[in-house]
Amino acid sequence: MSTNGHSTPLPMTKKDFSSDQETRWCPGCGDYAILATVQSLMPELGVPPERTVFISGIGCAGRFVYYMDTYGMHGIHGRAPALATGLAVSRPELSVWVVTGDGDSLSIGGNHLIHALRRNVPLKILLFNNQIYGLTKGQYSPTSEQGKVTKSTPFGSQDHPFNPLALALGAEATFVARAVDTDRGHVADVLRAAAEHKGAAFVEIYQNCNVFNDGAFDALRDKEPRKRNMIMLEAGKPIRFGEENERGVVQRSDGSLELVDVADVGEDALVIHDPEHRDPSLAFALAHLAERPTGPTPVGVFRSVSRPVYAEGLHEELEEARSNVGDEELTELLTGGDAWTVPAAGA
Ligand SMILES: Cc1ncc(C[n+]2csc(CCOP(=O)(O)OP(=O)(O)O)c2C)c(N)n1
Ligand code: SF4
Repeated sequence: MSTNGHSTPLPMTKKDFSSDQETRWCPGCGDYAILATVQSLMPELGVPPERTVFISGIGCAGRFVYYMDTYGMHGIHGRAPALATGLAVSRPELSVWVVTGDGDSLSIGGNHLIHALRRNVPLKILLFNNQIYGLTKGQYSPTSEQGKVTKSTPFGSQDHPFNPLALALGAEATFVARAVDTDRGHVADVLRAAAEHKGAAFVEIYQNCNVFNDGAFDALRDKEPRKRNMIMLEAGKPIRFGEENERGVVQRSDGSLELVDVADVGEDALVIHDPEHRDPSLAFALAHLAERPTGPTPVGVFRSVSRPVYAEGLHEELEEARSNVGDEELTELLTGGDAWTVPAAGA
């Protein structure tokens, strides 16, 4: 047995990442499958529990951190990306993950999410999208479909919903992906790719809330409809789907995407998936291919590009500023009057 410099003995197992807390989600909730996948994947990533942190906001999804035997913090509603940003910046040696729900991240926390993404903070952000508020018992959420009848919208909601992937791409996120809770192998593949990504990785996971929005993703979870509806994105491959792989995606001259029979257009006419393309417009079009998960819906990695990671140079900048000013002057600044002037470097 080796400890390889960590206090968790190697090889690590799922047990090393599983806490002794009793899980308190409703029986049948999609959160269980995601938890089991993450706990199984963690040892493979090679980062020990004592260097891993899960941070969540409020909601059923927020309970996730209790069940991981890592460091963790259950913060206030919608603020997980802000807390996680502070931690990731001040302790770059940690692997920092955020777990959030569609209400938590896209309603009260929308602002924090987009800024973490555009800054490219080194975080892995998992958005469990059940298209409803679970914890507060079934009000509509920012991803609920227009016309959704819930306890808070008895005559149907009027709101146009957010498309989480399009939102992330709009914030110029460098890694954007989608998976479905029950497809554990695929969720693990996508999360592995997210973990390897340098910078902010955003993963939407369709998660069934079997109490307040049961069946929202059946078209992608059940074996038969799934064959017709799920488009598995694979880098470098033509985008095809269907029971016999007979359908495909083509791009028209105006940039829009269209679903076609491969026999009509030939395989060469199909879009080749390229998540590393600098221009996010194709990924954006793919994010809009299915407005609801009831038509052909792409899953997998939509975008994965590299861009400088937030705050990589921050510590040097801070050290330089400190040595320019000196500890005494800094203390004086911080404990002094209400206003001061920050002189430019070398002035
Ligand atoms: C400041 C504040 N406002 C409102 C609430 C009530 N609240 C708790 S959880 C929640 C929504 C959770 O929905 P979602 O993020 O979709 O997570 P789920 O429970 O479905 O996993 C709301 C509105 C709160 N806890 N704090
Ligand atoms: S209310 Fe929905 S999301 Fe929350 S634990 Fe129950 S099934 Fe899961």
